[in-house]
Amino acid sequence: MIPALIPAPHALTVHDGSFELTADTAVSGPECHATRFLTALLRRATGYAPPPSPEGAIVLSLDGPADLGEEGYRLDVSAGAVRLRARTEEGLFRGVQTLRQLLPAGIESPVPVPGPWPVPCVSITDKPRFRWRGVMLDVARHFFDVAAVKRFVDRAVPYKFNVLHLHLTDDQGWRLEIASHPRLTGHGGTSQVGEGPGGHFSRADFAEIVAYAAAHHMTVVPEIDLPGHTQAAMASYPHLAPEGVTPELYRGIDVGFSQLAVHKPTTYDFLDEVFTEVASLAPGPYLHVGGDEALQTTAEDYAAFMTRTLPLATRQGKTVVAWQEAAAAPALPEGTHLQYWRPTHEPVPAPLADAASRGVPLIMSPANRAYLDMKYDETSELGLIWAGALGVRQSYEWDPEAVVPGARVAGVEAPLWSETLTTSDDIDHMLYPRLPGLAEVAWSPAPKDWSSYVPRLRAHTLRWDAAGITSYHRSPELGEG
Ligand code: TNX
Repeated sequence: MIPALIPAPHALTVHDGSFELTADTAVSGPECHATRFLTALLRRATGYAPPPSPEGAIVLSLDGPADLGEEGYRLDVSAGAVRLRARTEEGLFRGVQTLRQLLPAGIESPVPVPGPWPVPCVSITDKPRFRWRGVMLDVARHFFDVAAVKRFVDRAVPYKFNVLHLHLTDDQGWRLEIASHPRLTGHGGTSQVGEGPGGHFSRADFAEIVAYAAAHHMTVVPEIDLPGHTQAAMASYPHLAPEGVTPELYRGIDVGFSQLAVHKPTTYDFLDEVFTEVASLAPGPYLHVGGDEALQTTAEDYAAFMTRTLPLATRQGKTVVAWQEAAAAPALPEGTHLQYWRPTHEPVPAPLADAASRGVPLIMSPANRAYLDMKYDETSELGLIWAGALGVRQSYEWDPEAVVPGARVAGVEAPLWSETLTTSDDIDHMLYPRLPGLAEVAWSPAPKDWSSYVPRLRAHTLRWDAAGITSYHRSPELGEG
């Protein structure tokens, strides 16, 4: 029996027999997130609480072979011991997620459940295909609080995602407190799609999210979407609006109608102050400046805007990330990543093809493969369908390196836009069962084989059941038991 691992590891050998986790099975490892995470996970579901022992039967160590790279690991399970080795704490953390999936589904239970707790004997050598494996949550269209964001992280962790992109600002709301501009959230954070009260993250809230993500080896990429998608900012400060008059807060779901005052010098003072605070709140290397759907901005203005704005981000020591439209900027700072989002059946726009040919790294999020806000099919109650329905198989069976031939692909990201989503159960419904497939696209070696994937995915539904995830989509594509 081949264990149902998602994403599939680089190399897996299954041996006879199994290791049995018991009340005496101690874990030992370096003082790090991976060791703590594993210890807590085992204790939560099994109720066993053996004292930590330097010679535990489960041993994590940082002496993995050099070719494992930053996130790779080697996992050897024999009847007598579990040995997990990596080069880095991050590698150990990814390996812990594999060990987690080798245990019975009950290991996902939030309360102790009866064993037994066998782990099949295996030898696994694993490392990711792509370094950027992201999930994105839109907290602007509907606000999701700290607890909801943590739960979102929890959903991504077992599948080895390492980037948490937060879409923090849009027409419908500005969600991150900026001390120098309190009205951004004080006023611009009080709306959202529909009737709700909106909301925002205080600086302390955001720090809590960053720390939680870091404890799960995920990097937070904050997005301030510019120069379109900015109604909430303009509604808060009139000088940001081209006419100098504050517009109304916006509660609809249209896109492409707003634009900052791109000609006023004060706009760039504002952006400099915002970036300074965002950069200090999100310690990761990236700052996402949006750049999508600036439909009110002429090509000339857009180019000039990016020419002034991108250096404000790099001045903070950050690597710029922007949606694919920013390929039209005359000069992209060294290291800039562009995020591809248009459907794969559209021709690659010339400026993007050009940027790719110059080696600009791309993050692949084509809407007809990776947009988790798309409906599963016409009958889905939640979601949008502008890029077509997105079934489980369609989000799984694609090659990120085939979308823009010859491009340097940094990785894959699954965005979840929230025009139609209001609760964490709504989020779960859109994530599962598509998210694991995108994890496999991002982590596992190509090519993808649906027929070997679908039984593994089916097995994972038992894990979601055990975890108490009730709202995942019961897709007919997974077939019967
Ligand atoms: C396009 S993707 C958008 C978002 C919407 C999304 C809905 C992108 C860069 N812009 O503003 O929320 O479609 O699917």
